[in-house]
Amino acid sequence: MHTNSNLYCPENLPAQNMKPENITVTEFKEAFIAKIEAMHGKPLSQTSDREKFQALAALVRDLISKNLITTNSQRAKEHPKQVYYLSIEFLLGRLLETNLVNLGIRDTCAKALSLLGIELGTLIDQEEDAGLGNGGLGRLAACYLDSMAAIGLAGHGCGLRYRYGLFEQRIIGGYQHELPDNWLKDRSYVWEYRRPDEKVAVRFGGAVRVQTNGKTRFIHENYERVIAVPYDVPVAGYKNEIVNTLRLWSAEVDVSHHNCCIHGNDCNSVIGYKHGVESLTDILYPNDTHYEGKVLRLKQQYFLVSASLQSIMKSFRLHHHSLSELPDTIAVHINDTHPALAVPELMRILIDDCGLGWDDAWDLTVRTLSYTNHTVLPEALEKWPVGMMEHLLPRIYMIINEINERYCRQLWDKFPGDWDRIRSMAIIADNQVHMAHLAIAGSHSVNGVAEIHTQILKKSVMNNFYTHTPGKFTNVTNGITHRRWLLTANPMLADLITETIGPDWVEYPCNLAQLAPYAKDTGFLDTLANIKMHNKLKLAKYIKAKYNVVVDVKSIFDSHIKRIHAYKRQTLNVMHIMDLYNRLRENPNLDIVPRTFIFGGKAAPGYYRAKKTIKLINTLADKINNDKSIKDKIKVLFLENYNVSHAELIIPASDASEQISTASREASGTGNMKFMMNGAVTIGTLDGANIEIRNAAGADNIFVFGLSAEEVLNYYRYGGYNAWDIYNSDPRLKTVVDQLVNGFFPVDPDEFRTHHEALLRHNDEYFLLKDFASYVAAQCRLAEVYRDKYIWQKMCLMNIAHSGWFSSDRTFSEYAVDIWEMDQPVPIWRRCQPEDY
Ligand code: T68
Repeated sequence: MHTNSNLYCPENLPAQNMKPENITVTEFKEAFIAKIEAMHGKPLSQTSDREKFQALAALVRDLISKNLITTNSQRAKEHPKQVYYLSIEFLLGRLLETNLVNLGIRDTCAKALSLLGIELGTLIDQEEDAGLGNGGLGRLAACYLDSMAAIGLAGHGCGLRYRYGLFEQRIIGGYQHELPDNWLKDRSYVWEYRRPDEKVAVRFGGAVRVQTNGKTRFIHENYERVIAVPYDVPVAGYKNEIVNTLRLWSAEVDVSHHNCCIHGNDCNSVIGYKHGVESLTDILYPNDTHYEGKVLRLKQQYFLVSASLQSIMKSFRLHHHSLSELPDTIAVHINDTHPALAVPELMRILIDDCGLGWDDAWDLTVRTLSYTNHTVLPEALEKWPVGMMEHLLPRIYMIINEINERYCRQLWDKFPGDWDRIRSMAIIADNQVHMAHLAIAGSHSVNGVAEIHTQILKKSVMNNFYTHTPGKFTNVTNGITHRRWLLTANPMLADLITETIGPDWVEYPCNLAQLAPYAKDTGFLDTLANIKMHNKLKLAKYIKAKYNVVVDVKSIFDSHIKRIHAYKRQTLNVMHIMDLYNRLRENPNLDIVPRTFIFGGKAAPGYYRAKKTIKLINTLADKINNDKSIKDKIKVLFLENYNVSHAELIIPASDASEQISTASREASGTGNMKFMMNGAVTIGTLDGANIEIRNAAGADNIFVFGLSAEEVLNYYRYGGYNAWDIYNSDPRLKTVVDQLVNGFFPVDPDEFRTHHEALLRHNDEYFLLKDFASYVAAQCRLAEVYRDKYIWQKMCLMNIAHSGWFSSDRTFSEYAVDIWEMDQPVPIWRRCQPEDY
């Protein structure tokens, strides 16, 4: 059953017109007690922490509701251009603290609770992470929601309300086990509003009859109807009273179909239908950067796109008379190819439902849609079998076919006889629908997510498309919300910044650059070091409590937290640790700076090698952490179930940030930006946004190593790399590689055979051997610099000072102005020019 906490509105809530930030501590305290009593029917003293959290969240939601109503009525009058960000994932994490901060009542709330003997942190920890995403792509979408609201832009997310989010990871015997993420165990999500009145129907299967008497009509028959019910999560802007919406769709049975059983029809097929519908939004696919051609996934994609566009168009037609206004009043963004069916679905609505001709519909579609690419990995590029698409979405497939024919004809006119080129760009080729090609053809803008990534798209992966329509291609380097990742996650650092340069940096993150002159102020650097120590102690306490491992807070906290993937090269990090360990075993008195190597990340359940990497890290951790001979100089930890909340704990406590992907493979990375903003120093390759981080912080304030992207791409293109040569020429490296399979680890000798074979038999596709020596050298440089407290702290400071450019407010302003052409007055964040950072 769905419970609506709004039913329990306490009488003594702050007055209707009272702004949340004006609420006094006493008023807040009383409103909280009233909410507890109304919601749970018992006094505060008898409620659990969970119940207290629910009441507090409901109270905060009440305050947000008022702003939501005002924002919506304001917009109904002014009709600003609306942007809809379509994404199959939104990795929100927890919302209570974010909402308190954004409403400007965090301190009031903390004080009010402390008067009642309650610690705010305890209640914050009661909230489940909303893990409706795999990693970077989903978290980016969540950061953008925060920035859109903070900037005051009328921008909304459209996604799916998965019953189960990304699996919960348990480590048992060193191996990853996956448990369902039952984040909705209370049946409802405290932040959401279920809106059954705004449901729409989505159609699957059936057949299309073409009626040609008079005007051609396409009649879709014998389809299966699935009801899409929206759940709206309000997204509060930072102290600006603006509230946007994240609309998450949930699949429900069509009662008229369901009732057939009662009326004596085929019950088995009805049960099958019910089961099929219920499973549609049940699970989030746990794959990142990997394509899996499953029919359920295609159904999810169409369900998201169709429900979102139908509801967008419904609201558009309510407020606007002429369809020609569509691109001026609405922008729809396709986040990676997962929502690329937005192209044919918008065409379908414009042609079949609104009666437009093909050319007009196509013109409006292209001008309304824009697309972001997030990867160049070939295994991630989505291609759906024609048969599957035709069977599941007959009308959509017809439209794609027509788009393809017209597109290929256009290419033929421009490049007559160039079959290879046309085949490489076709939307349908080799009996498959190429989703990236569909997204490019159907959008007016295509962007990569970091300079180098966009360059690679233009020069290689999408070169033919770039040659055809160069004007469509642009770069928007990713960003992160500094409100979550600095202001909220690292309050002591945020306070120091505010004391030093004033509070304006929260609104204008480029002001962080004003910290740079303090690089000469040793007192300031001492304070910075103390804050880091405080954060490290907090993490160390968590590690002790959870894993019973004592870590040395004076050691370098060196963190590698992200999805486990061969191209992200957690194994290269392991190989460096093994080498360091070998050196220590040879000479236990070796003078090294103590290190705590921290890993965290989930492997896709079907990704054999990544799962073995987790086992490898845990096996290494067991060996090292229990070896007394090395006198605790190094420790290795794999932190279970890495998620947004864990990142908020680990990042502010880290000294070194591992960003060591094979150059050219990581489109951008966003973890790298979060570490930088919290004063961790990057050790990384010149890949993705690392390059822009180096440019911003200065080459002296980052440890760079390894092959360049161009070198890697040349090896991929022309060959010329022999892993055996490197293996045979570096004895230390050879030892490490051999140790994977020679009994060094107390496991089955074949346990890490996959890793060994990947390095040698399969010629080291990700260049771990090739980059090993320069990685080890960079690690040595890092450790040496760390010995000098002030040089190190200066590096940390320069990273913080130049991180403002990586705020998603900047990123978003680029999307808003350059891609969506938003008509609202250009806000002040545009004042942040590159030279300000
Ligand atoms: C990431 N992609 C990029 N994909 O790897 C990362 N894929 O470099 C970039 O910073 C980030 O996107 C944001 O731009 C992903 O995270 C996925 O998670 C994903 C999910 C489903 C299917 C394919």
